[in-house]
Amino acid sequence: MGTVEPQVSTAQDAPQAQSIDGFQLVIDALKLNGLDTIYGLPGIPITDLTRRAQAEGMRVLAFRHEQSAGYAASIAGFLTKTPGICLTVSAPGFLNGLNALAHATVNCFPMILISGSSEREIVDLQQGDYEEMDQLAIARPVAKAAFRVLHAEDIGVGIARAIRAAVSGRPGGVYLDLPAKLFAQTIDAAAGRQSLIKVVDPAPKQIPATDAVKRALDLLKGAKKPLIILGKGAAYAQADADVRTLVEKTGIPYLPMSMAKGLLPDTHEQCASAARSFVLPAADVVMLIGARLNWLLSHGKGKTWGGQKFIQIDISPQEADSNVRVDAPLVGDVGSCVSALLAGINAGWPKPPAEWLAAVAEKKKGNVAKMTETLAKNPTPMNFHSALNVVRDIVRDNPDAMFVNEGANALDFTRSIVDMYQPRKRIDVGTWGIMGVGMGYCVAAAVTTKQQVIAIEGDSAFGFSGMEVETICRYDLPVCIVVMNNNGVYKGTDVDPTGRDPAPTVFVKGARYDKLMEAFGGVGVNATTPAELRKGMQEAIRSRKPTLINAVIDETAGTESGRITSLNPSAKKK
Ligand code: ADP
Ligand code: TPW
Ligand code: MG
Repeated sequence: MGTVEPQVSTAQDAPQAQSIDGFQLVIDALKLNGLDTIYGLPGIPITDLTRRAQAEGMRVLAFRHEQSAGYAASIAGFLTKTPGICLTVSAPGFLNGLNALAHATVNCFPMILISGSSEREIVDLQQGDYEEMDQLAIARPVAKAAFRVLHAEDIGVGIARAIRAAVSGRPGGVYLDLPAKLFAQTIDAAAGRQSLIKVVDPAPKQIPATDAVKRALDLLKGAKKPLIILGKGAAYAQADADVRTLVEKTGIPYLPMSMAKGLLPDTHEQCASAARSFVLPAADVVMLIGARLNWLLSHGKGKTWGGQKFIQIDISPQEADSNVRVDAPLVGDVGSCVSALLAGINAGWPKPPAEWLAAVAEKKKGNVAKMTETLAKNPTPMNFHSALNVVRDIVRDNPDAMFVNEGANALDFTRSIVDMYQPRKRIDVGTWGIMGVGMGYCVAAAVTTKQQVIAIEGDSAFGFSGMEVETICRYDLPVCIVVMNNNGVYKGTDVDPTGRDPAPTVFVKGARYDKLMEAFGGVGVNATTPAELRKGMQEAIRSRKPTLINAVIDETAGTESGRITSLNPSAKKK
């Protein structure tokens, strides 16, 4: 690709310019819609797009691998309710970004993957173009929608459609295919500007039907042992005050799903997290708010559950009955549904029966006491609990901090031990339990919120995106990564029975991940005790310097697959 002079048609001198090119139209269309950040990785044919976008004041964050850029864009979408933009080159770059596109769709995060592509005529005749691939066809099955723009005058429409598809209804990942030829196409500048669309009301409110609201209220009112489950759809909706009012006005115990933690503080007296395995089978009516009855909730059936009735608030009209009967589906956005429910909950609304609340409180008390005892221990070597006891204090003292979490034991123990206090602070492996989101999430969390970021990473999990510590150092982001180093996947103790190789689950023993951070000018800390970990985290937060703490964890402490051992076919056989 020849270099395109950035001055040719910038916004400032556009009035005199006779023509406008595809590069400029893409940038102008994004900016017109308030999309001012690109997560990507340059190369043919989008290098100049990254340069010119930066020259025009957009934030262009360049990663070391497109997968991390994609995960960053996906979580930026979750955090901001506007589509996160990931920009990649053709075939291999596109494929590297595709995992994140699928992740966005599966998790209902709005994201747009924009990839440059090769010449249509050559791709379609399979004549072997540079990085030839029919990207549109490959993206379609994992995207909520996929579009290609062939003509400069259609760029405005293409971007408008991508935005609407990403954020309206159930959000998801959208693919936008931009062939190399498009970028250098020029059209009349005035006509070009005229062709751009500022999307009006991209995610329209979806008001629930009155009879559906009444049905839900009737069911809820008659419940003897009601329970509310808050999912990441509720967190996404940003209807925080109304959700809290609903929970508090009804007095119903609630369970937050992982990324809904903090929607109400985990220390709230109605929070039933510490009594999860008691309330799920015992409740008689369960109201799901932006949470699906997928594997994370044992599909709403089996011994985890008690054959109860369900109320389900969801923006997707197809979600109800996906696993079990939903007696009162409430289709609409969480904000509209919750406020409609609140309108029907007057002063005379009955609180749940005292026996139910007492039973939940009793279970909680017992489990909290057990956990407090475990956390108070200080074993050598440090284990997950003694390390997480420190993390728990640090998060309590820094409730504004963003919190990234991935791993198996490093995920499951953290989720249950570390309380969250504010909405949308905890971002993690999501619906697929995917490894590799960590560093991309850290970058997006720091960039979109400007807050301190704390990442608790399994040593295996960290490895999937570890090279992005350079990205974190390059942009000097306030990220404190704690690698829970137990020498492997789940544990560091497996051996190859033949004695030839290391076992598939183990890594180099005593690895020093902190030195990776030092290689790029960040701060590295090796912590073998809770006191060292505490000091390292406090210093990272004080300085806001990129920091990686290698937390040395007892390699025998974890369990296979963390809390989901039962999903493991070989473990079942044992
Ligand atoms: P979790 O993993 O926390 O249980 P899921 O990702 O399974 O959450 O479910 C989120 C649900 O929230 C999805 O079914 C999605 O359609 C829904 N959702 C997303 N955004 C909204 C919104 N603004 N209003 C209502 N429902 C929403
Ligand atoms: C993209 C399978 C689930 S959890 C995990 C793997 C490889 C790593 C667990 O080890 P870690 O945590 O992070 O050291 P800990 O504390 O238990 O030792 N590839 C992808 N996603 C998933 N989920 C896997 C593989 C997996
Ligand atoms: Mg590990």
